[in-house]
This record gives sequence, C-alpha cells and structure tokens, in this order.
Amino acid sequence: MEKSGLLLLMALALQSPAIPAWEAIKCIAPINSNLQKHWRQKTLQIVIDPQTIPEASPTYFAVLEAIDRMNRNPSNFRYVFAGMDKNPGVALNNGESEIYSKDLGAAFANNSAIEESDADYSPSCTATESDIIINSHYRLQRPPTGVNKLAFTDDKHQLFVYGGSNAHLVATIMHELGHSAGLHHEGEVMNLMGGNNLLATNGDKVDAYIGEDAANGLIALHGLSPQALEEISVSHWRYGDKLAAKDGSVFSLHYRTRLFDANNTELPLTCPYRHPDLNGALISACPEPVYQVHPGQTVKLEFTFENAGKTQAIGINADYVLSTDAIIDDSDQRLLSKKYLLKRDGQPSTINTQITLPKALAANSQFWLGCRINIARRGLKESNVANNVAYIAIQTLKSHPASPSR
Ligand SMILES: [Ca+2]
Ligand SMILES: [Ca+2]
Ligand SMILES: [Ca+2]
Ligand SMILES: [Ca+2]
Ligand SMILES: [Zn+2]
Repeated sequence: MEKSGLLLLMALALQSPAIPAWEAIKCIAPINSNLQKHWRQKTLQIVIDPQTIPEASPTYFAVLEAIDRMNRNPSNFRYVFAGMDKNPGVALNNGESEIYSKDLGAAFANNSAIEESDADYSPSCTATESDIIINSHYRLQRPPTGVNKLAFTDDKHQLFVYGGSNAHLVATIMHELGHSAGLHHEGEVMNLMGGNNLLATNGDKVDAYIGEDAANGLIALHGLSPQALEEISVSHWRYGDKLAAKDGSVFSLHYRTRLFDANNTELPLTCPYRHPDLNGALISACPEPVYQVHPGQTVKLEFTFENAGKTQAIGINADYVLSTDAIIDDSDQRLLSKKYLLKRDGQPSTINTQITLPKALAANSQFWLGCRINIARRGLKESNVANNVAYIAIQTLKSHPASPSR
C-alpha cells in the first residue's frame, strides 16, 4: 500500500507543473551573475552596416525577412528596422544595435552567427543594445569546402538537411534575433533556439518560422501582445536529440518524422535517410526519406503540430491526404480528417495518426502522404499560413504481403 501510494505521488509530481522548455539568457559576470537578461523598452531598433552588408544585397534582404518573420511573434517584443547604419563603425556598447557581417576566423568556422548584448555589462543585466554578427567564415567541412555555408534561399535543395550544402540564412538570423529578445539555446524540444534550422516544407519550398517554444518563451518574457494573431503549423520534422554547445548550453537537433506500421514499427525505407552530421558528407543520394508501403496497408503517419499563436488551446482540423507530388494542397485526395486541440505549452505535439492507404493505389509508384491543417473556428487570423501543410514520401510495392505472392 505504502509503496503504491508513493508511486502515485511520484506520478503526480512528474505530471505537474509543466516546465516550459524555453530557457532565458542569464548574465554571467560577477556584477550580474545569474540575473535574467531583460529589456525595459520592448522595442529593438536595428540598423544594418552598409560596409559589410550592402543595401539590396542578399544578406540585406535576409535580415529584413528575418525581422518581418520575428515580428509575427505573439509577444510585446518588437523588432524595428531603422535603416542603414549612418554612424561609421560597429561595436558593442556604442548605443546602436547593429547587424553586420565579419570573418570570425578558423576558431569560429562552425558558428553561423553571434549575438552580443550590453546586458552582459549591466549590473542589473538590462539590455539596451543587441548586435548580430553574421559569420562570413562559416566553413563546415562538408563539400564544397572553402565557401560560406549560409544561403538566402527558400529552395530546399540548397539546404544541407535536404541534400544541399547550406544552412538557411533567414532562419539563422531569426535564431539570433531570438537571443536579442532574451531566449537562450534550448535542447529539450524542437525549437528556433536549437542547433538545426526550424523549417516547414511544402514541395521544394521551405518556410522559416518561430515555432511554439520560442513563441511561448517570448510571451513569458515580454507578455502577450493585444495585437497577437493565431499561428498553427505542421511539419515533417521532430525533436531528435541534443547537442552540447561551446558555452555550456544545449541545442536541439531536429530529425525527420516517420512512417510506422500498425504495430508502431518504423517501415523500411527505400532511401536510408540518416540525420546528417553538419561536418559530414552531403546526402545527395537519398536527400529525403522514402518509405515502402503496400496498397491497402494500414500505416501510422507521424507529424509535428505546433501552436505559436495568441490562443493557448486552439482547435484545429487536420486533413490527411494522398498526393502525386510533394506539394500538399486542396487538390489532393483526402483520406482522413481529424480534430486536435493544440496547446501552446512549449511542447510541440509529435503524434502518429493511423490511416489506411487505398487498395487501388498504383504499384511501383511514388506518392506523398500529406497533412493540411486549419483553425476550426472561423474568422481567426493567422500570422503565417505558409507552414500549414507537410508531407512524407512513400513508394508502393507490388502487392500486400497478406495477399498470395512470392
Ligand atoms: Ca555604427
Ligand atoms: Ca552596437
Ligand atoms: Ca499535391
Ligand atoms: Ca501557420
Ligand atoms: Zn545561438
């Protein structure tokens, strides 16, 4: 009796209270040790250094896009582009929040960008300035060597996790802007402040988004904005693992979501996709997972759902569809509809849904299983509708193993 009573108490203790996954930046100098980085004014005025990021250059447009995307966050923290830097020179503690590009040298070849703030020098850990340095010497060992590995692109084929060589520049700058606002690295869930870019993909096009964990953290740090919009998303990425960073923080790594059989065993892959090491070879041979299925087979489809918007628990409709291409849209055949309640609690929901493939599905063909979502209650507006669909590729075999065959 006593033992089971203790077990019950332990179970209750594990369930509550929910611990938010996001982490706040804390100051580490003797004068401000362990105080949380904070802003009195929740507006960051940003200038771009024209010497290293010329106006209308790709990096300039990437910065503007990252600012626009971060301003879709549901908190009171705002990013304001204040034009090109008119005061020559860039430095920390010069009263200007500057974004510039710099060769950080061989020692920082694995760092895409750095954020620095005057909060580190404030006795109260108060920030009034945040500079972002985009590394022009981001030289991971994967081929082609000797070139920078940050691309301003929404074409997935250029990105390392889809077979290319680059990291996503806009997502990288968004991560640094997250640091500006006070978010630290986070290794427990899939999130913007992790070690992999946070991306949603439809067809060839990737969409860099803020995500549930960072949105939750920004609300906790800066309060929910009265102007906040809704934001739901679905993705074929999930939390995979964690990675220690040089500064003692921990990054999340993002793996692809999977396809299982009815007994929760991952189905065989025609392409043996492995999560690539950032310094490893390109994954050009099998840049995306393709699962083997049989027509009529019952499978479990895994996707990650996030709520990064205004309403803390929001009802959504999810349509599971069959597509003849990697673009998931309204023209694709619906196989199943589900309703979910998505909680904005810093825990993205990576869940399996059982579906049965059509018996008449053509054999020896590639298809894509998809999910498209929308908010169940009409009239609610989203800050981003480009991340409301996701896909997983499948290859059909000749026949179902249960039917007579050799
Ligand atoms: Ca300046
Ligand atoms: Ca500065
Ligand atoms: Ca389609
Ligand atoms: Ca959305
Ligand atoms: Zn970082």
